[in-house]
Amino acid sequence: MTTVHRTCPLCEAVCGLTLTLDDGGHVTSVRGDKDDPFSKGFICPKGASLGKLDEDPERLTRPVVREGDTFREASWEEAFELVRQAWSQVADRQSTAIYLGNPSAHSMAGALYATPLIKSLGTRNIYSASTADQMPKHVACGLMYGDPLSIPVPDLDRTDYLLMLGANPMESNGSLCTAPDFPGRLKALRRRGGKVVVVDPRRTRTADKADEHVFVRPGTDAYLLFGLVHTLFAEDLLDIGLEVNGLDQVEAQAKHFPPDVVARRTGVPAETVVRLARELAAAERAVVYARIGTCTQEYGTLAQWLVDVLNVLTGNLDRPGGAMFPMGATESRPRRKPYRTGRWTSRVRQLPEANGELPVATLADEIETPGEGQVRFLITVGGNPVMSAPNGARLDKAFEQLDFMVSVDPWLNDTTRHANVILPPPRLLQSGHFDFALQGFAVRNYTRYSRPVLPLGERPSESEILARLTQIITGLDGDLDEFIIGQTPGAAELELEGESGAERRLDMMLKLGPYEGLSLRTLLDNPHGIDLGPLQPRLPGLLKTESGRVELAPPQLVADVERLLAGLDSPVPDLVLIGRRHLRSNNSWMHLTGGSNTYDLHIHPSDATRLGLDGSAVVRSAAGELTVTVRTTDAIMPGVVSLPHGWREMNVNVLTDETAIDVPSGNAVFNGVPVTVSVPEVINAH
Ligand SMILES: Nc1nc2c(c(=O)[nH]1)N[C@H]1C(S)=C(S)[C@@H](COP(=O)(O)OP(=O)(O)OC[C@H]3O[C@@H](n4cnc5c(=O)[nH]c(N)nc54)[C@H](O)[C@@H]3O)O[C@H]1N2
Ligand SMILES: Nc1nc2c(c(=O)[nH]1)N[C@H]1C(S)=C(S)[C@@H](COP(=O)(O)OP(=O)(O)OC[C@H]3O[C@@H](n4cnc5c(=O)[nH]c(N)nc54)[C@H](O)[C@@H]3O)O[C@H]1N2
Ligand code: SF4
Ligand SMILES: [Mo]
Repeated sequence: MTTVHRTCPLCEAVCGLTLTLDDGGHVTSVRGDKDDPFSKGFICPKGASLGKLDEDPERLTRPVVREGDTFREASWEEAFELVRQAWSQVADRQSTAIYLGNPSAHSMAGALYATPLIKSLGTRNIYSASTADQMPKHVACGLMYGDPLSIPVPDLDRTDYLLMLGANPMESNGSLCTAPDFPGRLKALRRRGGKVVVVDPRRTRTADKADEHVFVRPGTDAYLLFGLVHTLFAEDLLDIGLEVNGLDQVEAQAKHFPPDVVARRTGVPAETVVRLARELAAAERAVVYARIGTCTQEYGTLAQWLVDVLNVLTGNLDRPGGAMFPMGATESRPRRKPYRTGRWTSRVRQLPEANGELPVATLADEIETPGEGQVRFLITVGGNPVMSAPNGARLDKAFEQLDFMVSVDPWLNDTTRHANVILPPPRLLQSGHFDFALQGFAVRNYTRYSRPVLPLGERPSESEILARLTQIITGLDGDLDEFIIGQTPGAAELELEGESGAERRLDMMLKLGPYEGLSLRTLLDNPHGIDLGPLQPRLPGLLKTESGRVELAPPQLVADVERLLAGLDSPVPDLVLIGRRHLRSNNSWMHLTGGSNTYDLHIHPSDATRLGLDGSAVVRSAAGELTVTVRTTDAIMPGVVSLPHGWREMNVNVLTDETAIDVPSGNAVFNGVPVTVSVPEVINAH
C-alpha cells in the first residue's frame, strides 16, 4: 500500500487530498489532506470519488478513430499520422479552429501547451469555455486595471460583510475565488460577527446559510448594482482610497438608476437597495463578489464592472477584508499594451474578439456559413460544447459538416463522437498537477504541486499530446519545451530540474516568479503545499492602464449603459429560464446521481398552478424545446424556472439562444432566457 498527497483537479477549490493505493495502483481510499495549509482536510463528494473517476471503465485508454458511424482503436502513431494527413490538406489557416474546454483551465497541459498550439494554428477562430463563463469579468477588469487577469477576489477570511450575487459556493465550492472549504469560511465570517447577503433568483443552499437572501429578477443585476452606486453618491457615502479616473462619469451614469426605478426592473424593493448600499458603506471591511449568475446574462460585463466600482467607491478595493489581488507562485506579468477588445471581429456576425478569442456563441455560424475562412478543421481540448455552448443542438449538426475534427479528451461523448480522431489523455494519477490559473485567484497566497503517481507506460501525457499536435502543425520536431525555455528572458542563467518538459517549465516559472526561494524542489519537499501568506495590497503597482490609475469609467462600458437604459422599458417575459449547479455534478462529465441531484424543472407553485402543470412539461424557447419533469418549490421566484446544464438526458442548451450575447464580451446568455412552459400535448390515438 502507498499513500500519496495530491491536489484535487476537479474544481477551483484545489483541495489537498490524501489517497491510498494498493499494489496494483488502485485507489482504496480518498480523504482530505489534514496537513494541507489551505484546505486543512476539507473534501467534497466529488473529490471523494476521485478513485472511481480515475478508473472509470469508459475512459479511453488508446486513441480512437471514427470510420463512418463506428469507432475503432488505433495506435498513437496511426492516430497522429491521420491528423498529419488531414492537416496537410488545410489550405487556409483561417479555416481552422480550436475550442478549449474547462478542464484545460485546470490541467498543466492546458496551461503550458495550449498557447503554443493556438499560435501554431495561426487562426482567429479561437474559442473556449471562457465565453460561456467569465469573459465579462476579464473585459471589465482589463478595461479598469489594464490586464484581464487582474481579477480581485473577496478576502473571505478577513471581511465583515459579503454581498454575493449569482454565486452558489455551497454547491460550486467557489469560482474566481479559490477557497477550499468555502462553507467553513462563510461560517467563520458569520461567527466573527460578519454578515453575508446573497442575491439570487433562487433561495439556494448558500442563501440558506446567509444572514439575508434577496430575490432578484434574472439578468437585472446591473440595474441593482447601479442602484447601490446611485445611493452611495446620493447619500454622500463615498470613501475612495485610490487614485481613480472617471468618478464624475460614473456618478452621471448612476443618476439614471435611482432605487425606485431599479426596484421596478429587478424586483428588489427600493428600501432594500438603499439599505444594502448603506450597510456596504458602513461595514469596516466589506466586499461585493459576483459570479456566474451575473456573467452569463445580457448585461454581464456591466454587472462585473459595477461590482468593482462598488468595491472602489466604498474603499474596499485592494485592502484587507475587501477585494484583493492574489499573487500566484508562477505569476508573470510582462508589460503589454493596455487592454483592448475588438481588435478584430468574427467573420459572420462581426462579433468583437476579447482576450484573443471569439465568442463560442458564434462557432456554429463560422462552421456553417460558406465563404473564405469557413471553418473546416477543428481541434477540441477538454471541451464538450454540444452540451455546454448556447444552442448546442445546432453545433451538434454543424460538427457533421467539418472536414476533420480531432479531440483531446478521455471520453467518447456528445462532442467527441463527431471527431475523426480522439486522443485520450492519461488517468489523473498518471498526470502531474499544478494549478497555474487557480492559484492566481486564491483567497490566500498558496502553492502546491503533485507529481504523477503512476507511470505512463506506452501512452503520452496530455502535455505530450498537445506538443505533438503543435509539432504536426508547425512541421518542426525540435523539443518544444526547450524552445520555450530558450525564448524566456532570464531563463538561460537558471539550472532547471524536472522529470518532464512540463516540470522543467514549472521549475523555470517558479524560479522567475515573484516569491524568493520557490522552485520545483521546494514544492517536491513540501508535498502538502506551502502557505504564502495572506493577500497583500498590490496597487498601483499592478495597474497596466495608460494613465497608471484605476479607470472607473472605461468608454466602452459607459457606452454599453445605453443598452441597459434601453432595457429599462422592455417588457418583462412571463417566464425566464436560469441554470443551477449541484455539489455532486461537474459540468457535463461527472454526475454522482441520486438524492437531490436531478435535472427537474424547478418552478414556483403559483406558476405551476397557473399553467396547470403536473408531472411533466414542455419548455420552449426561441432556440428549441425540451420535455422535462416538473418540481414545484417556493425556493424559486415566481416567473423564473431553473434547469441544470450538462445532462445528456436533458441538454438544457437546446433551449439557450446563441443569438443572445452580452455585447462587450460576446459572452453567452444562459440566465434570463425567455421561455414558455406548458402541459405536453397528448397525442390522441383516434
Ligand atoms: N459541484 C459543482 N461545482 C462546480 C461546477 C459544477 O458543475 N458542479 N462547475 C464549476 C464551474 S465551470 C464554474 S464556472 C463554477 C461556477 O460557480 P458559481 O458561480 O457559484 O455557480 P452556480 O452554482 O451555478 O451559481 C450561480 C447562481 O447564480 C444564480 N443566478 C442565475 N441567474 C442569475 C441572475 O441573473 N442574477 C443573480 N444574481 N443570480 C443568478 C443561480 O440561481 C445560481 O444559484 O462552479 C464550478 N464548480
Ligand atoms: N446552460 C448552461 N450552460 C453552461 C453553463 C451553465 O451554467 N448553464 N456553464 C458554462 C461554464 S461555467 C462552463 S466552464 C462550460 C464548460 O464547458 P466545456 O468545457 O465545454 O464542458 P465540460 O462539461 O466542462 O466538458 C469538459 C470535457 O473535458 C473532458 N475532460 C475531462 N477531464 C479532462 C482532462 O483531464 N483532459 C482533457 N483533455 N479533457 C478532459 C470531458 O470528457 C468533457 O468532454 O459550460 C458552460 N455551459
Ligand atoms: S471541493 Fe472541488 S477541489 Fe475540493 S474535493 Fe471537492 S471537487 Fe475536489
Ligand atoms: Mo465554468
